[in-house]
Amino acid sequence: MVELLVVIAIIAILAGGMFLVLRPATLFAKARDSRRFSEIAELNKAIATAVIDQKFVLVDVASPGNPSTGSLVSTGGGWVFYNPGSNGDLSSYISQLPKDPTNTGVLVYWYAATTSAWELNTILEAPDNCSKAVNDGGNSGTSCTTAADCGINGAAMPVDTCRYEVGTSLSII
Ligand SMILES: [Ca+2]
Ligand SMILES: [Ca+2]
Repeated sequence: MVELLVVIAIIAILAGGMFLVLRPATLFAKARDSRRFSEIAELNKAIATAVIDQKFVLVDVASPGNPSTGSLVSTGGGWVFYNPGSNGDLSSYISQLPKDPTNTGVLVYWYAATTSAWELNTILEAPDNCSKAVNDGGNSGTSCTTAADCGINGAAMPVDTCRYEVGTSLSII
């Protein structure tokens, strides 16, 4: 009985290893996407709370900010550009602005705003997440018919299809 369990355990480990060998790029892409969902949700929640608490005053952002060219400070001068409010600033809710796990090329986070609304975007990589980018209620990426439409299987990443949007207005960018 013990021998059988050991054999089953070894087979399971080998099968897991084969899976990693066969699909490492996809797995790593999915892991990066998981972090993207988590960080963009955390930032969105921080901004929403700070707006209510008058620690974040929305300003018109002429060109969208991103962490590959902007600072990660959360006090107002970073890639999420805003004016601190009468009660403080965003650093009460998030000590440092996040940056995409890749943070180069098209794989960056984006922030844009008007004086009454904001939008955050992240570009997803894993084909399995294509539908999330399409069905987020946003204005970028409204169709997805094959895995190649989204992420690492595409010869050239079609950025708009893979754009996952959150915020209070999803048509700013
Ligand atoms: Ca979208
Ligand atoms: Ca949008």
